Amino acid sequence: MIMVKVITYGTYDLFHYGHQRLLERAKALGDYLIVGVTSDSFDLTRGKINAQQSLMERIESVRRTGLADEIIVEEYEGQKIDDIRRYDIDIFTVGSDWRGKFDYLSEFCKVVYLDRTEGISSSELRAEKRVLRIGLVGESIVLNKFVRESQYVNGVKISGIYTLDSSKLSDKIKKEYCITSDYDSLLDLSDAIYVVSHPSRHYSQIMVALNKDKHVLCESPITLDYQELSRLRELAKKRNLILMDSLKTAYCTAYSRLVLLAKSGRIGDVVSVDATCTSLQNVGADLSNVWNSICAWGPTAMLPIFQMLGTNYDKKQIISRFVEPDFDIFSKISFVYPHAVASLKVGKGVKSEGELIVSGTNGYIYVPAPWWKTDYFELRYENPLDNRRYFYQLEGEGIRMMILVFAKAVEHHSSNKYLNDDISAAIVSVMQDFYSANQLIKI
Ligand code: C2G
Repeated sequence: MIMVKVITYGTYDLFHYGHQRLLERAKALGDYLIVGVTSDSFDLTRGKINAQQSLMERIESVRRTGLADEIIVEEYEGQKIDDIRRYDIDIFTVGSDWRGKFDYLSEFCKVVYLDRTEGISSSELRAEKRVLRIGLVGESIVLNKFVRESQYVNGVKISGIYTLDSSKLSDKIKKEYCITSDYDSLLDLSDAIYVVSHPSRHYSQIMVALNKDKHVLCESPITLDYQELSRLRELAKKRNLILMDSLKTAYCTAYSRLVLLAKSGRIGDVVSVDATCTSLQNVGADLSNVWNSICAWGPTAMLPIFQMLGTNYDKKQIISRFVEPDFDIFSKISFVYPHAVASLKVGKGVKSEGELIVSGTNGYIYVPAPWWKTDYFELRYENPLDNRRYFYQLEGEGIRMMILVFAKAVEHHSSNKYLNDDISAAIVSVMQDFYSANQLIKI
């Protein structure tokens, strides 16, 4: 007797009756059923960022049905063809919501679309969970991106925007969301806030929010003074609230992979980290809401330095060119560590090549501009034949992933594994030195 082999794929988040029925009918199509469960990273690249359960939990749900003879993980685009060949599949099947989408596989095996079960879906089950209402605070153009990216994250809703100047908000956002100049009323509508106001206002705004039991996601630097940061951290801890840095680069897949590769010794010992971030902006007459170079770019440029070399440097020097007492159009910082050095260049009024180079005793990592939102980097060696290129899909500049991590941190009271408090504090210490003109040279 010839054995008929069937394969089907899915995320199987919050396993439900619709999934069960699909697997039963898939199994009945043949003698041997292989179920492909999509990995988290593959789901991210196909725009599904909202799975509530981990890959292992989702695999376990499929296993418990007893219907699968074999379970595999779907990890990349194009894997279906590889699987059909590798496992010698006779029938590929999937729910009717995909009708037509997999006809191209009929070249390799029979394609069967099974009727989808009406009235139940993972999305509805997820929506039944509590929604996190995030209020936005600030005047920045970044708010538009935040609103857009939040729409991809399940379980998150924007409750409104508190702003002193709405001129940077898109017309669509002005129409769809409640814009207010009354901070308390925004807090009353929110479970959490995202702060992207001018850094000089962060401390008081966060203090008020924490005292009203609101979680906080704040664009780095959280404060400009180390003592103020400590006070906010203490208060958040006492009230069991999340206070998290918003630094989108920390949440980019390619960026976190390159940090791991550097730390795992792939280029030998790291001896130098050099990061440049600039964005030439017409720095107008009213600078009250404009972020200077060190605030706008400093935290991002410091991130790879502190993540790869640690926060215990021996010495540093800040050199800045000013247009107004606190407004640097360009800053360069050098850090000296016991066995390594680092440098960063940041500018709002100066343009340069926005690259990141990590030099090691065996080779170097090169990240082309703009490295802070990259999907690509290279490991380069003396012998070019040894060079390696790495590519990772980037969704929403890291903002989408950051919102997801924040929402999960609020739900599970978990610590931030992408950017720890030490780094957040080291960033604020540099800000404090800048503002108190400590180790600062003005040019
Ligand atoms: N399904 C169903 N009835 C429902 C819900 C889902 O028949 N009410 C089916 C889907 O059509 C799919 C399977 O159950 O065949 C798994 O559903 P999901 O977990 O939503 O996965 P999906 O994103 O559809 O994955 O590339 C194809 C994908 O891997 C299929």
